[in-house]
Amino acid sequence: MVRHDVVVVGAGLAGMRAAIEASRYGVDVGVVSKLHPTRSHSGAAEGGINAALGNAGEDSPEKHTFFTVKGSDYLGDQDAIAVMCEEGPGDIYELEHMGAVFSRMEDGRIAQRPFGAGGAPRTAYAADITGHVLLHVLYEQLVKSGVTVYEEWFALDLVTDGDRCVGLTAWDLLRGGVQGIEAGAVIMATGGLGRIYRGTTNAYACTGDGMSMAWRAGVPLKDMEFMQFHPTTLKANGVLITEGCRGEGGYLRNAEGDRFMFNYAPNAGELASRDVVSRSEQTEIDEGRGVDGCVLLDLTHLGARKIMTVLHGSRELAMDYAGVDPIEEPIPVRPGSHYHMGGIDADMWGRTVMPGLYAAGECACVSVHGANRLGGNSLLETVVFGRRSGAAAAQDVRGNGSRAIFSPSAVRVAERRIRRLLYNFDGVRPHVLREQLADTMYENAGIFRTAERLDRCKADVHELRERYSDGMGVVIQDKSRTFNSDLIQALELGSMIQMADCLVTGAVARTESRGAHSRLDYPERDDENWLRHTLTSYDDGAVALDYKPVTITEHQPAVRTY
Ligand code: MEZ
Repeated sequence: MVRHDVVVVGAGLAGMRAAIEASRYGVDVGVVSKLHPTRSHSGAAEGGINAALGNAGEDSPEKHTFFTVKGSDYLGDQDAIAVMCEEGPGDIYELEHMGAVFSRMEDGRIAQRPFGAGGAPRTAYAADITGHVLLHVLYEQLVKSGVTVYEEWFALDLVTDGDRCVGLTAWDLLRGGVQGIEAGAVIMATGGLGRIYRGTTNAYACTGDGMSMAWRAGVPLKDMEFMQFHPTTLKANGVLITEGCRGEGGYLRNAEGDRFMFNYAPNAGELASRDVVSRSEQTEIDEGRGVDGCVLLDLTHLGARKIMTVLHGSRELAMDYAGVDPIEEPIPVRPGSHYHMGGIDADMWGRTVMPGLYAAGECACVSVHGANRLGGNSLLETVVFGRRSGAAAAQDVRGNGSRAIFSPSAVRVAERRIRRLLYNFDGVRPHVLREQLADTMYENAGIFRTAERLDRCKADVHELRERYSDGMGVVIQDKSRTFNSDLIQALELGSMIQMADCLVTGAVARTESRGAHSRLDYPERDDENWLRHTLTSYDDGAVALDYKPVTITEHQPAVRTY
């Protein structure tokens, strides 16, 4: 059993930023992560981080706010968006002072490139490996701060005392065994769930574990039906080719060589919002103007020098995984699931409805992305709301004198669960169900949705839930306790099925098209009935739906065109 004042679950950008901030308040902080911190999925973010620095063109936090609200298809909470956009520049300069090597303009200021639907060149970058650079910088700071890191500990369940969160249980992968982690406050920063889809940009680890822990503990999840498809991913494996390629002037072409985006977004073209570009690409492909299930990302006119300096990572990925050198020929790309706008319902300080439980980053829904996130806003969200939740949790612990009780029985319950899983000899290997889940999500809850497809998806997810049968439907062949990745796959699968259920249940109910949720049977946005957030709660293993209002301050919903 270990104990800390604040425990952060997850060590990507949001988690590390939260831990660093909490430690600045003089409280004792621990971080639990199923991966070594620098292997977190934040490292896969490539093209940059948004902030209205105004270095490459006229910009302001107000402009950033407006374009984020518009990009969200008016589902984002405007007060939270304004906070993110106002505080963003300060967080970028802080990252720079910590040691982040941003790419530079001729005059030495931080370089910024345009990203889709942003309204200004606002995306600061370190070539096309921005997430990787920031992850390493924050890891240095984490080490420096003296925070204790429990890496390769897989979080199992939250532990509560009455209505307060008092810690969690986790499986220690290296040594084998359940650990109890008592905490004055817990911050969930466990990332997204992209792996519930086939062909995603997301790492194998993005399985929605933290969201499902919160959900099972009775904390509602918000806007789960909104899944973003990134327009440029590689056909073979979904690896991301950054939006920065289009920001630097890359073109999208169909089989006939046409720059088709201007037929869909006459003003923005390739730099329309991601939902619009992904739908346009899919339409080209579905109507027979694609190239082997893809469209073409053409960078050849940018020249070798530019590609080698600011897009070298994308070039390497294209060469390694598609056998294409973008200096010479276009890269075949297709839309792939990339970012989940929904998550644990949290306020601007990361607070959830459960006292002592906070959430930040992709596993949280604050909500600053609404129905469609702007590229470059996710890295910003991690540092702004990571910092805020770290501060709030630390202050909460300092002010909360009465100690809630972490019952040791929670550890025994978790041990029993693991033993049952390990010594079950009936069923299929976890990957069998995992692949079936990813297939049905991709086929039936993808870019274009209908009631028929979503109902089919929901039925498939429920059938998978029955077959998984709380883990009794899967066989773990590796019976050892140390570094048992088979066991982790089985545990992750439980979370994935639950989160898929929340996503598809919200999607079936939302009979309109808004942002990334595009219903062919309800093609219009319906503000009268659906300008509201979806809440999905745990109801004895099933999903219960509820709704709550969107915060609108300055920008009244308007028709969204690009
Ligand atoms: O915010 C993102 O998703 C991002 C920076 C992705 C990219 O295309 O590089």
